[in-house]
Amino acid sequence: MIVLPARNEGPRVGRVVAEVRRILPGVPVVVVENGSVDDTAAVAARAGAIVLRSGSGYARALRAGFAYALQAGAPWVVQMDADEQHPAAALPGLLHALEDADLVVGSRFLGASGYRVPVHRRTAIGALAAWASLCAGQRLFDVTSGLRAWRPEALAALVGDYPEDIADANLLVRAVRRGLRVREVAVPMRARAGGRSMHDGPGSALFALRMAVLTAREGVGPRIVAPRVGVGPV
Ligand SMILES: Nc1nc2c(ncn2[C@@H]2O[C@H](COP(=O)(O)OP(=O)(O)O)[C@@H](O)[C@H]2O)c(=O)[nH]1
Ligand SMILES: [Mg+2]
Repeated sequence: MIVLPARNEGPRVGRVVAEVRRILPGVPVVVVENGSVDDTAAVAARAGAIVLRSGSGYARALRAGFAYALQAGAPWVVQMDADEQHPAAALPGLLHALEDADLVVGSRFLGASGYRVPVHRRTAIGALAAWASLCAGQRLFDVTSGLRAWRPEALAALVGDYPEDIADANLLVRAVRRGLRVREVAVPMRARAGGRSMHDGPGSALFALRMAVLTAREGVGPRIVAPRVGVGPV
């Protein structure tokens, strides 16, 4: 199942849903909307998505989508942006990588993804990745990527106490520390196709600081070297 959190993505979400349905016919696409002042929900529904409403914010939207997918018994769950940043063509590769992982992250910073970010943002993301790697005890490259493929068992293991407000580098560190096999694969990504990023504006420095603290918290305590949660093909 594909989960697309979306706020004010009316001009983009229809194309994203259509592209995913073309690449993976028959796979349910769930758009989780809240806080939009445009026609995001209506456009998504017209494109063939199941539309859910959630409490406010990105992390709550994800939680609601994950809970829905787990209840529906989805064999795998992919979260991706509804802003055309993440190419649906990358989905088969992510799912293939999930065959020997519990969580696969689509990475902008592995290989030649062609992704361009302003230097200050690149520096902040790089510093956060280095910090998260230290906290996790595993080298992580793209800790803020919103493109992630999950085994349902891995989601179920984390979703009960899934962070309420932000779910970013901190969640990756939690996954590693709990013994989940976290892999990254290079994915070519674009800039969002329009609209505004939730990380634009003066709040982003505060966000990065807060994320660094939350990530450090996940790194405290013993690391569980547990057996993997999933068995067999996805
Ligand atoms: N439902 C919901 N979706 C959100 C919210 N904030 C961001 N999103 C969506 O989450 C995805 C990631 O947000 P985005 O602004 O692209 O973050 P960035 O890729 O890190 O710049 C996009 O599809 C957004 O529309 C929110 O408050 N509620
Ligand atoms: Mg985005």
